[in-house]
Amino acid sequence: MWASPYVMRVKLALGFKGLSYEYVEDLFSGKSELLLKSNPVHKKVPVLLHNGKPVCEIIVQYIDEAFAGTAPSLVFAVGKGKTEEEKAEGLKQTLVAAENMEAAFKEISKGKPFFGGDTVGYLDVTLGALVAWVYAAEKLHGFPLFDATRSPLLNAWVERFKEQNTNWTMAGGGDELKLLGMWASPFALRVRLALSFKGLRYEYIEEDLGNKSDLLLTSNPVHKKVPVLIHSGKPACESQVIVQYLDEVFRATGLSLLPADPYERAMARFWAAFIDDKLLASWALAARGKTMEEKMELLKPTFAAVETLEAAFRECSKGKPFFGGDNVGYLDVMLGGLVAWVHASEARHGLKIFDPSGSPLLDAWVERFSELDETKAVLPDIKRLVEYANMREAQAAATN
Ligand SMILES: N[C@@H](CCC(=O)N[C@@H](CS)C(=O)NCC(=O)O)C(=O)O
Repeated sequence: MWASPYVMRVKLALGFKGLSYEYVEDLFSGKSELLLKSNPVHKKVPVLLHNGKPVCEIIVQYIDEAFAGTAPSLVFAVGKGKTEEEKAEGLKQTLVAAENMEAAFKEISKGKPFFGGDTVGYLDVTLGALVAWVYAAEKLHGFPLFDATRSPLLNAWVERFKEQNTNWTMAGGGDELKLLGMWASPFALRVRLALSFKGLRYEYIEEDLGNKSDLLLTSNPVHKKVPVLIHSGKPACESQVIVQYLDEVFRATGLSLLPADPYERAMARFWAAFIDDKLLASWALAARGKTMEEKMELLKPTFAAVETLEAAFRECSKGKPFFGGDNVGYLDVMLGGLVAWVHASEARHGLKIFDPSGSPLLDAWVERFSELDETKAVLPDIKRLVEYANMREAQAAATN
């Protein structure tokens, strides 16, 4: 639709990328069949059809990723646009460097455990700063940079150095991660889940939302909300943005959350936006219902959203246990932020947001996801959450 600012965004992105496309004006005399079929969830423009597959909502990011080689790039990403040949060449040079370093170690250490001799020296510290990357490279390329046959001395040195340092393993070795959160926040929980599944170490700072810290106010001056992730001094806000950021920066660490395929990534982002805009938004409103009847009435759009999400789960998981397939992925983390509240709602009102008859797949997913060690490590205590929810509801009733 020519006047829509959302459509204009997509046209601008296609234009800047120098991509040619067929433009179809819609909504002029009602919504076309093609629109209704391509965007059955929201029935809105813009919709981008790429080789017959529709992309809705988060289109500009999809364009940038699917046409990553097409200049100019709209989103900055480290290492983007490199060909497989370039990567292979880079790796070859790195391996040559590793071999040279092995020879250097032999010469400098003179049979002792470290470059510095019996104790850690300057060169140990310099190379030690790269130890997390040695492991990252192993995960990324499938073989260790210092392996036992090619570089046996450095291979053993890595293990020895590791014992000297308790801090090295967690990527980002050298990166400092702080999370400003609030224990009951489903949004903060998403970030904690992502950090947990990625195996990243971080400092957790609990915020008193009734008396926000200066750090929160200066780190998130726009929304003044948690979660905020501070990575080496730089703040990132909004749970969806933060989880995507973590997945991009620590690509080789722990689980990769977003799918590798740009189209599947676009789908994952679409459903994440749906969870927030349709499911969570209406569920939060239902808390205002004074009686159970009022609550159930307000929950109608939530249950409709759950039904839609059940179908999305079937599509994304393809019969596997998680949205991400065999492993937990981005959408598992997005919806995972809500599982504690799902349990609390059941404990408070006997009300199942995902129930075995209406949404059996999601009901089973909640149980499966809640049982994972990485989830248990960060999930708040349900009894405490129930007390908190009761207290909030009592407060709201008193002020109305
Ligand atoms: N869209 C945000 C929502 C964050 C949010 O609503 N956080 C709440 C805690 S659950 C908050 O900080 N509220 C404080 C306030 O509104 O002043 C995200 O995804 O991170």
